[in-house]
Amino acid sequence: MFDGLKTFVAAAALIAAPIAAAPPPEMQNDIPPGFEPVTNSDYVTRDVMIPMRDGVKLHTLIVVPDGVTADAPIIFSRTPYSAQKAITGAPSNHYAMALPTAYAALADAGYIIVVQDVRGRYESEGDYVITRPLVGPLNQTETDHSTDTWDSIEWLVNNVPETNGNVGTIGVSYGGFTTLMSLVNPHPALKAAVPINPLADGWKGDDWFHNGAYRQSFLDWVYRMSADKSSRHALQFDRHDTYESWLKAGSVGEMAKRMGIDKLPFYQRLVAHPAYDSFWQQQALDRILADEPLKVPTLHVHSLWDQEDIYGAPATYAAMEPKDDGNDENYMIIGPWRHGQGMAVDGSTLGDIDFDANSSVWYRDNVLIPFFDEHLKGQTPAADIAPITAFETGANIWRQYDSWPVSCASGCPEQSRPLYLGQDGSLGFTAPTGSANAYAEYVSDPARPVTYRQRPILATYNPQTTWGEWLVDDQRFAESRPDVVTFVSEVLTEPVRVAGQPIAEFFASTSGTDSDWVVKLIDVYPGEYPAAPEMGGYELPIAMDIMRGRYRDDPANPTAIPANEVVSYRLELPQVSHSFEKGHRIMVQIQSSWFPLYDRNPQKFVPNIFNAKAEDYQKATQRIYHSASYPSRIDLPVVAP
Ligand code: PG9
Repeated sequence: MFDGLKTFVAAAALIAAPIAAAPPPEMQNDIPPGFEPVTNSDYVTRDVMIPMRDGVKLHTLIVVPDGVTADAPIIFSRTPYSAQKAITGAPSNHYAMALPTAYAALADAGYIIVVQDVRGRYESEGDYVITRPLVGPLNQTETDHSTDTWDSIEWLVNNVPETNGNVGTIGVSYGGFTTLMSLVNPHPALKAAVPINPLADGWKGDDWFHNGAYRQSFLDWVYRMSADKSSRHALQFDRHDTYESWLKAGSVGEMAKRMGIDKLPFYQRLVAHPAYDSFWQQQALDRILADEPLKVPTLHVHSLWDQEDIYGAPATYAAMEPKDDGNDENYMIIGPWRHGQGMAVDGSTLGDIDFDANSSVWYRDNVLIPFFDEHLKGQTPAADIAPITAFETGANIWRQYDSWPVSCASGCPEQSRPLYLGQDGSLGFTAPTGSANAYAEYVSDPARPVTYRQRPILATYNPQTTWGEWLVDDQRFAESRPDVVTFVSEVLTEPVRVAGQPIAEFFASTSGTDSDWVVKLIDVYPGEYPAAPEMGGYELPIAMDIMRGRYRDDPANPTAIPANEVVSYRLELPQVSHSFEKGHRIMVQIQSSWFPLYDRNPQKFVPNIFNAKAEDYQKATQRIYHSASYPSRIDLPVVAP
């Protein structure tokens, strides 16, 4: 090209694309490229993707405290709630602040903390299946939580240079469930497990149902977990008081339709399996673990007032116990806690109840960390942890036992002592002698269901909710209702200690053809209580639960209740470790709804309560018998004082 032409073309280009003048210094990008943050952190966090056997990669965060250079064991947790959030405490360069309390305590004890997003959640690849069952009849893929844990441990022990090759699994609730899954075909490097408040059986007594009664409040959880992979969506109720929203909707099926939840696969599975069929039986972890060899020392952590998974820990402890020949591999600690409170900063109170000391710190210092130290660091002498460590509420002391339920072997004889319902609302250890027809009666009206706590009842995950405390709510609000029957003992002249499982054996009739029964065992404080005057007359629930009458004979095959006939029922209440103190009274309340935590029973037998129609809901007259021929009672696991 001629030089003149070149000059012309260059000049034309300049005119066509004017060069942007450099912005003045104060307007230049405030985010300089390649900026390296300076940290003077006392820990590092590595962010890795660990490949599984099917090629899916799971997002994993590895937190290594300063000073941990070799021979450190790994504490491994797997969560659907975001690994990043799980290790995020307060903003700080110091792990003591930056990690949540329990992880900080473990880091302080020299552990590497590893947290992973489960398959399909947050930053992990793959498909998310809620509480994915083990590979088998319910899971035709090649992976489950057992294989994902195995593959992850294999990678960790080969790729974390600071580790001594020993791994302990831990987690609360869903994380407790994944911890239990780590015990199925465990990796050889897995040397200890601490499942905390795990879901073990979603039909019998953990999150989804209790004895067949559906926990509709958990629809919000299903929505958050399956509307997208990072829980950006929450159910939007049209009322602050969700009692009204649920009542207005009618059945669960109607609510699900209104909210679009009926499109979510897990909801469809719930509706398809309202009874305890093989779907639930085959994934119940207490059943599964009962058939597994006990290879990994396990510390089960149970909360006495666990508002979500009150069944899982004692059930899995009991399932594994027969395999523990030396009584030195299967442990349980029972704390005075709500769901997960043992891992929280403060375990000194729950709602209005004061435990006189920080029970969560005590548990971490005296049980959790020594347990891991023994099994992951080989610390000698072995930790002095009793097979059972149980906080006795009421007396507010820790007790140690050799077994649970407490047996004669512990030198502390347990006696199942029947506590009988009696005439005129009485309650006592003497069997009733009255006529067959002695009963207490109430009318259960689905249009005015008994609430599980005082209104307003906020959505389960509303930031202002005190949902975690509802199991210790003062039950006077319920006692004053005409559709709740109450039986109360004389004032106790000496303490009554209970440790184990109370069982309600009762006789009842209904004018309907289906019914729910809620039984509550309550500690009534003295009318005047100088130690805490505001607690005078408080009705503290010690154990409460619900059963759906249609499953009374066979949980897998519901049948109608014969109307107006006396029928016997058995309801296994949650575990207790309590002392009804001198001066207190024992109370039992019975009612037929617990709304809106549980859906309403229409009180007419319908094929599937999820889809009950408005016209199916009917009033019913309920009678609870307390006669010589129908001696309704609670079998209390009484232990010697
Ligand atoms: N209770 C919750 C949960 C566990 C398992 C399944 C569904 C819900 C939890 O706190 O993780």
